Amino acid sequence: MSKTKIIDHKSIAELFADDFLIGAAVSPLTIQKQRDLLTHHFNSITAENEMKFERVHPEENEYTFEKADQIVEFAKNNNLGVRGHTLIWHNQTTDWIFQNQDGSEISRQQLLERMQTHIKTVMQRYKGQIYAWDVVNEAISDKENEFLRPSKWLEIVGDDFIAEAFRLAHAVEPNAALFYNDYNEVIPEKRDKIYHLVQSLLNDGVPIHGIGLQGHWNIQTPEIDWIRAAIEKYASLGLELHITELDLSVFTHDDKRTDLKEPTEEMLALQAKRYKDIFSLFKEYRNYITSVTFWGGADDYTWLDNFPVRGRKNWPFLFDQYHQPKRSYWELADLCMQQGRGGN
Ligand code: HAH
Repeated sequence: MSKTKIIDHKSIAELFADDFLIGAAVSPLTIQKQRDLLTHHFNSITAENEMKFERVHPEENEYTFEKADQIVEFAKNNNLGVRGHTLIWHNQTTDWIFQNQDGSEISRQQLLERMQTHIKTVMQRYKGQIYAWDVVNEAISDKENEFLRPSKWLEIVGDDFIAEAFRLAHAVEPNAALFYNDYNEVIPEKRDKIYHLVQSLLNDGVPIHGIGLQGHWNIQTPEIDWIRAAIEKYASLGLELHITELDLSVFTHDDKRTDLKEPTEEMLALQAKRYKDIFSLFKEYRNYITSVTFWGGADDYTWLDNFPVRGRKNWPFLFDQYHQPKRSYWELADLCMQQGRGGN
């Protein structure tokens, strides 16, 4: 099949313009390599890595904002919204923040002060330019009979590190929409824990405005009914919902093959059907879901290459490695046209 120009295809952001924002995770490299695709098809971006703690704050007195700045600048020049990811997380966070010079553990009070300095410096730098922040990422445990994930934050500050992070973020930018973000978010046990956490934050008057459903799913699971039940449950808290890191791996949980050079026809067909079912569900809940972000732009780059199976490429998006629309894209275009949208 011959290559078509990106602008020949209806923008997915335009297709869903009445429903929610459509975003992509980006890096300093992809804002160059995927420039035309990103500016045509998306109206929101997230820095995949460049706003994470280890990237912007590698040492106590050193902030490295150059790459994050490039991404925010790209958004500004192209009229794209920015989601901020992420302020407080157990992962990709440099150990200095938890330690004294001699390597010993700092006190709760000291860590709260460092937390405040970090949140303040990062949020103030991009004040007014970020429409929503993932304030806390992945604080809930995946284990049965364990509520919060063991982490340095939990160990040193205690249970209220989450509430503290939200209060500090709100004090810096009272108008920013503040989100709790997590994965395995539609698995009933974890869903109920996330619900419980957010409900208790709300009961305590903590300023939290939304729940981020990461959406790292595959061509078979989780089933649509689980996604629906999770959306219903979270929406019942009266908060905004964002789908923050959507991708549909072409590999089911038990498929560990590493020999595929390209996705099979069957994978692409299943993926297309899943995208259609998932977005048709999202459209049903458009009053709650205000933003849907893919964790990348096209199949030339995804964090799922080599993860969790080494030596294996993945093809999780709507556009292939040459930025051409896949069957998944056409299913979504169809879905929106059927419902009477889709003018250029
Ligand atoms: C997400 N974690 C993170 O929020 C994001 O920052 C990162 O770029 C990719 C995925 C999901 C996750 C993980 O990192 C490890 C195991 C399971 C899920």
